[in-house]
Amino acid sequence: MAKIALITGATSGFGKACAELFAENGWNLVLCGRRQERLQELKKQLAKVAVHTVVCDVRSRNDVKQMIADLPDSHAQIDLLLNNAGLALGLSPAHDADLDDWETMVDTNIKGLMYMTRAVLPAMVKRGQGHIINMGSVAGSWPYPGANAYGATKAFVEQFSNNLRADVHGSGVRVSNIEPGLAESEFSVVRFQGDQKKADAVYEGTTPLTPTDIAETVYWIATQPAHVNINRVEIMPVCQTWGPFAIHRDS
Ligand code: NDP
Ligand code: 8X3
Repeated sequence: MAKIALITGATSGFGKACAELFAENGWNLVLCGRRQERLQELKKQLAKVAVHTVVCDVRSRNDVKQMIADLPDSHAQIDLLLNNAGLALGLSPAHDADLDDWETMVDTNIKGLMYMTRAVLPAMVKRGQGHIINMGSVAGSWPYPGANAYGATKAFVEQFSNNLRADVHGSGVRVSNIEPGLAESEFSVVRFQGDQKKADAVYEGTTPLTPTDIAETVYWIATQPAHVNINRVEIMPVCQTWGPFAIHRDS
Protein backbone atom coordinates (compact mmCIF):
# COMPACT_ATOMS: atom_id res chain seq x y z
CA MET A 1 0.00 0.00 0.00
CA ALA A 2 1.27 3.47 -0.88
CA LYS A 3 2.53 5.55 2.03
CA ILE A 4 1.02 8.93 2.83
CA ALA A 5 3.00 12.11 3.50
CA LEU A 6 1.43 15.29 4.86
CA ILE A 7 3.50 18.28 3.77
CA THR A 8 2.84 21.75 5.17
CA GLY A 9 3.92 24.73 3.05
CA ALA A 10 3.68 22.71 -0.16
CA THR A 11 2.95 25.69 -2.42
CA SER A 12 6.58 26.74 -2.84
CA GLY A 13 10.25 25.99 -2.25
CA PHE A 14 11.18 22.98 -0.12
CA GLY A 15 7.60 21.82 0.41
CA LYS A 16 6.80 21.81 -3.30
CA ALA A 17 10.06 20.02 -4.17
CA CYS A 18 9.31 17.41 -1.50
CA ALA A 19 5.78 16.92 -2.87
CA GLU A 20 7.23 16.34 -6.34
CA LEU A 21 9.91 13.90 -5.17
CA PHE A 22 7.63 11.89 -2.89
CA ALA A 23 5.00 11.69 -5.67
CA GLU A 24 7.66 10.53 -8.12
CA ASN A 25 8.36 7.69 -5.70
CA GLY A 26 4.71 6.69 -5.43
CA TRP A 27 3.73 8.30 -2.13
CA ASN A 28 0.20 9.66 -1.78
CA LEU A 29 0.05 13.17 -0.43
CA VAL A 30 -1.81 15.60 1.79
CA LEU A 31 -0.64 19.07 0.81
CA CYS A 32 -1.40 22.28 2.63
CA GLY A 33 -0.66 25.98 2.30
CA ARG A 34 -2.63 29.20 2.12
CA ARG A 35 -2.53 29.66 -1.68
CA GLN A 36 -5.36 27.60 -3.12
CA GLU A 37 -4.47 28.14 -6.78
CA ARG A 38 -0.99 26.74 -6.29
CA LEU A 39 -2.35 23.74 -4.44
CA GLN A 40 -4.74 23.03 -7.30
CA GLU A 41 -1.95 23.33 -9.88
CA LEU A 42 0.20 20.94 -7.88
CA LYS A 43 -2.63 18.45 -7.60
CA LYS A 44 -2.99 18.52 -11.38
CA GLN A 45 0.76 18.18 -11.87
CA LEU A 46 0.99 15.20 -9.51
CA ALA A 47 -2.07 13.39 -10.89
CA LYS A 48 -0.29 10.01 -10.93
CA VAL A 49 -0.69 9.73 -7.15
CA ALA A 50 -3.63 10.45 -4.86
CA VAL A 51 -3.29 14.04 -3.69
CA HIS A 52 -5.57 15.65 -1.13
CA THR A 53 -5.13 19.42 -0.82
CA VAL A 54 -6.28 21.63 2.02
CA VAL A 55 -6.10 25.41 2.25
CA CYS A 56 -4.93 25.81 5.80
CA ASP A 57 -3.16 28.54 7.71
CA VAL A 58 -1.09 26.65 10.27
CA ARG A 59 -1.41 29.62 12.65
CA SER A 60 -5.04 28.69 13.24
CA ARG A 61 -5.29 26.02 15.91
CA ASN A 62 -8.90 25.27 14.95
CA ASP A 63 -8.20 25.05 11.23
CA VAL A 64 -5.34 22.63 11.80
CA LYS A 65 -7.44 20.46 14.11
CA GLN A 66 -10.33 20.51 11.62
CA MET A 67 -8.06 19.73 8.68
CA ILE A 68 -6.84 16.54 10.36
CA ALA A 69 -10.32 15.57 11.58
CA ASP A 70 -11.72 16.04 8.04
CA LEU A 71 -9.12 13.97 6.18
CA PRO A 72 -10.85 11.51 3.84
CA ASP A 73 -10.41 7.82 4.75
CA SER A 74 -8.04 7.45 1.79
CA HIS A 75 -5.63 9.95 3.39
CA ALA A 76 -6.35 9.63 7.10
CA GLN A 77 -3.42 7.38 8.02
CA ILE A 78 -0.41 9.71 7.89
CA ASP A 79 2.95 7.92 7.64
CA LEU A 80 5.04 11.08 7.42
CA LEU A 81 4.37 14.58 8.65
CA LEU A 82 6.76 17.14 7.16
CA ASN A 83 6.41 20.29 9.25
CA ASN A 84 7.87 22.62 6.65
CA ALA A 85 5.61 25.71 6.57
CA GLY A 86 7.53 28.66 7.92
CA LEU A 87 9.06 32.01 7.23
CA ALA A 88 11.50 34.70 8.23
CA LEU A 89 10.36 38.32 8.23
CA GLY A 90 12.91 41.12 8.18
CA LEU A 91 16.58 41.28 9.01
CA SER A 92 16.59 44.34 11.29
CA PRO A 93 18.45 44.30 14.57
CA ALA A 94 16.27 43.46 17.57
CA HIS A 95 16.05 47.07 18.71
CA ASP A 96 14.49 48.11 15.38
CA ALA A 97 12.55 44.94 14.51
CA ASP A 98 8.81 44.93 13.97
CA LEU A 99 7.05 43.19 16.85
CA ASP A 100 4.26 42.06 14.50
CA ASP A 101 6.87 40.26 12.39
CA TRP A 102 8.20 38.54 15.48
CA GLU A 103 4.69 37.41 16.42
CA THR A 104 4.02 36.10 12.90
CA MET A 105 7.21 34.03 13.01
CA VAL A 106 6.37 32.65 16.45
CA ASP A 107 2.78 31.89 15.39
CA THR A 108 3.88 30.12 12.19
CA ASN A 109 7.23 28.49 12.93
CA ILE A 110 6.51 27.51 16.53
CA LYS A 111 2.79 27.43 17.20
CA GLY A 112 1.77 26.16 13.74
CA LEU A 113 4.31 23.35 14.00
CA MET A 114 3.01 22.45 17.47
CA TYR A 115 -0.64 22.45 16.36
CA MET A 116 0.10 20.18 13.41
CA THR A 117 2.26 17.84 15.50
CA ARG A 118 -0.31 17.59 18.27
CA ALA A 119 -3.07 16.83 15.75
CA VAL A 120 -1.18 14.09 13.89
CA LEU A 121 1.02 12.44 16.52
CA PRO A 122 -1.56 10.54 18.64
CA ALA A 123 -2.59 8.30 15.72
CA MET A 124 1.07 7.57 14.94
CA VAL A 125 1.78 6.55 18.53
CA LYS A 126 -1.36 4.42 18.60
CA ARG A 127 -0.33 2.66 15.40
CA GLY A 128 3.26 2.25 16.56
CA GLN A 129 4.68 3.83 13.44
CA GLY A 130 5.08 7.15 11.72
CA HIS A 131 7.67 9.84 11.19
CA ILE A 132 7.73 13.55 11.91
CA ILE A 133 10.35 15.55 10.04
CA ASN A 134 10.65 19.17 11.13
CA MET A 135 12.20 21.95 9.08
CA GLY A 136 14.66 23.70 11.34
CA SER A 137 17.52 25.87 10.11
CA VAL A 138 21.18 26.59 10.69
CA ALA A 139 19.74 29.76 12.26
CA GLY A 140 18.53 27.59 15.14
CA SER A 141 22.10 26.73 16.13
CA TRP A 142 24.19 29.62 14.84
CA PRO A 143 23.50 33.28 15.62
CA TYR A 144 23.87 36.00 13.00
CA PRO A 145 22.90 39.68 13.01
CA GLY A 146 19.21 40.15 12.25
CA ALA A 147 18.22 36.53 12.85
CA ASN A 148 16.92 37.40 16.33
CA ALA A 149 13.37 35.98 16.54
CA TYR A 150 13.63 33.81 13.40
CA GLY A 151 16.70 31.96 14.71
CA ALA A 152 15.02 31.55 18.09
CA THR A 153 11.95 29.96 16.49
CA LYS A 154 14.24 27.44 14.77
CA ALA A 155 16.08 26.76 18.05
CA PHE A 156 12.65 25.87 19.39
CA VAL A 157 12.15 23.49 16.46
CA GLU A 158 15.44 21.75 17.23
CA GLN A 159 14.73 21.23 20.93
CA PHE A 160 11.06 20.38 20.36
CA SER A 161 12.20 17.68 17.92
CA ASN A 162 14.62 16.25 20.49
CA ASN A 163 11.95 16.31 23.19
CA LEU A 164 9.40 14.67 20.89
CA ARG A 165 11.86 11.83 20.39
CA ALA A 166 12.17 11.46 24.15
CA ASP A 167 8.38 11.31 24.51
CA VAL A 168 7.70 8.78 21.75
CA HIS A 169 10.57 6.52 22.78
CA GLY A 170 9.42 2.90 22.57
CA SER A 171 6.48 3.68 20.28
CA GLY A 172 8.26 3.10 16.96
CA VAL A 173 7.57 6.70 15.88
CA ARG A 174 10.55 8.55 14.41
CA VAL A 175 11.41 12.25 14.70
CA SER A 176 14.01 14.16 12.71
CA ASN A 177 15.09 17.77 12.36
CA ILE A 178 16.67 19.08 9.20
CA GLU A 179 18.67 22.28 9.42
CA PRO A 180 19.46 23.86 6.04
CA GLY A 181 21.63 26.88 5.42
CA LEU A 182 21.51 29.22 2.42
CA ALA A 183 18.91 27.88 -0.02
CA GLU A 184 17.16 29.67 -2.86
CA SER A 185 13.35 29.60 -2.81
CA GLU A 186 10.75 32.28 -2.15
CA PHE A 187 12.20 32.53 1.37
CA SER A 188 14.09 35.80 0.83
CA VAL A 189 11.31 37.42 -1.21
CA VAL A 190 9.02 36.76 1.75
CA ARG A 191 11.68 37.93 4.23
CA PHE A 192 12.02 41.24 2.36
CA GLN A 193 8.27 41.66 1.78
CA GLY A 194 8.30 41.19 -1.98
CA ASP A 195 11.51 43.12 -2.73
CA GLN A 196 12.89 40.85 -5.46
CA LYS A 197 16.11 42.88 -5.87
CA LYS A 198 16.98 42.55 -2.20
CA ALA A 199 16.13 38.85 -2.34
CA ASP A 200 18.29 38.26 -5.42
CA ALA A 201 21.23 39.98 -3.71
CA VAL A 202 21.22 37.28 -1.01
CA TYR A 203 22.18 34.64 -3.59
CA GLU A 204 24.31 36.79 -5.90
CA GLY A 205 27.68 35.18 -6.68
CA THR A 206 26.83 32.03 -4.71
CA THR A 207 25.76 28.51 -5.53
CA PRO A 208 23.08 28.07 -2.88
CA LEU A 209 21.27 24.89 -1.91
CA THR A 210 18.19 24.21 -4.02
CA PRO A 211 14.77 22.96 -2.93
CA THR A 212 15.67 19.72 -4.74
CA ASP A 213 18.75 19.28 -2.52
CA ILE A 214 16.53 19.59 0.53
CA ALA A 215 13.85 17.28 -0.89
CA GLU A 216 16.48 14.60 -1.53
CA THR A 217 17.69 14.91 2.05
CA VAL A 218 14.15 14.68 3.42
CA TYR A 219 13.46 11.64 1.22
CA TRP A 220 16.66 9.95 2.41
CA ILE A 221 15.70 10.55 6.05
CA ALA A 222 12.18 9.22 5.42
CA THR A 223 13.31 6.04 3.67
CA GLN A 224 15.83 4.70 6.15
CA PRO A 225 15.00 1.26 7.58
CA ALA A 226 12.37 1.37 10.36
CA HIS A 227 14.97 0.86 13.12
CA VAL A 228 17.01 3.92 12.04
CA ASN A 229 16.24 7.43 13.33
CA ILE A 230 18.15 10.33 11.79
CA ASN A 231 18.03 12.83 14.66
CA ARG A 232 19.30 15.91 12.87
CA VAL A 233 20.92 16.86 9.60
CA GLU A 234 22.66 20.20 9.16
CA ILE A 235 23.29 21.04 5.53
CA MET A 236 24.98 24.06 3.95
CA PRO A 237 26.14 24.86 0.45
CA VAL A 238 29.90 24.64 -0.01
CA CYS A 239 30.05 28.43 -0.38
CA GLN A 240 28.76 28.92 3.20
CA THR A 241 30.63 28.46 6.48
CA TRP A 242 31.08 30.22 9.84
CA GLY A 243 32.69 33.59 10.45
CA PRO A 244 35.04 34.63 13.23
CA PHE A 245 33.65 36.11 16.49
CA ALA A 246 32.86 39.77 15.96
CA ILE A 247 35.02 41.94 18.23
CA HIS A 248 34.05 45.57 18.65
CA ARG A 249 37.09 47.85 19.12
CA ASP A 250 36.91 51.37 20.53
CA SER A 251 39.35 52.91 18.12
P1 NDP B 1 9.17 29.42 0.69
O1 NDP B 1 8.78 30.83 1.04
O2 NDP B 1 9.50 29.12 -0.72
O3 NDP B 1 8.02 28.42 1.18
C1 NDP B 1 7.37 28.59 2.42
C2 NDP B 1 6.12 27.74 2.45
O4 NDP B 1 5.51 27.91 3.74
C3 NDP B 1 5.10 28.18 1.41
O5 NDP B 1 4.54 27.04 0.81
C4 NDP B 1 4.03 28.90 2.22
O6 NDP B 1 2.76 28.68 1.63
C5 NDP B 1 4.12 28.16 3.56
N1 NDP B 1 3.58 28.95 4.66
C6 NDP B 1 4.06 30.10 5.17
N2 NDP B 1 3.25 30.55 6.15
C7 NDP B 1 2.23 29.65 6.25
C8 NDP B 1 1.08 29.54 7.06
N3 NDP B 1 0.79 30.48 7.99
N4 NDP B 1 0.25 28.49 6.91
C9 NDP B 1 0.52 27.54 5.98
N5 NDP B 1 1.60 27.58 5.17
C10 NDP B 1 2.43 28.63 5.31
O7 NDP B 1 10.40 29.08 1.65
P2 NDP B 1 11.25 27.73 1.86
O8 NDP B 1 10.75 26.63 1.04
O9 NDP B 1 12.68 28.11 1.76
O10 NDP B 1 10.94 27.48 3.40
C11 NDP B 1 10.39 26.29 3.91
C12 NDP B 1 10.88 26.09 5.33
O11 NDP B 1 12.30 25.97 5.31
C13 NDP B 1 10.59 27.25 6.29
O12 NDP B 1 10.23 26.70 7.53
C14 NDP B 1 11.92 27.98 6.38
O13 NDP B 1 12.07 28.65 7.60
C15 NDP B 1 12.88 26.81 6.27
N6 NDP B 1 14.24 27.13 5.84
C16 NDP B 1 14.49 27.82 4.68
C17 NDP B 1 15.80 28.07 4.31
C18 NDP B 1 16.16 28.86 3.09
O14 NDP B 1 17.28 29.43 3.05
N7 NDP B 1 15.31 28.93 2.09
C19 NDP B 1 16.93 27.53 5.07
C20 NDP B 1 16.54 26.85 6.29
C21 NDP B 1 15.26 26.63 6.61
P3 NDP B 1 1.58 29.77 1.50
O15 NDP B 1 2.23 31.11 1.34
O16 NDP B 1 0.81 29.31 0.31
O17 NDP B 1 0.82 29.63 2.77
C1 8X3 C 1 17.18 30.10 6.52
C2 8X3 C 1 18.68 30.16 6.43
O1 8X3 C 1 20.71 31.56 7.01
O2 8X3 C 1 18.75 32.75 6.14
O3 8X3 C 1 16.77 29.49 7.67
O4 8X3 C 1 18.76 31.87 8.38
S1 8X3 C 1 19.24 31.65 7.04
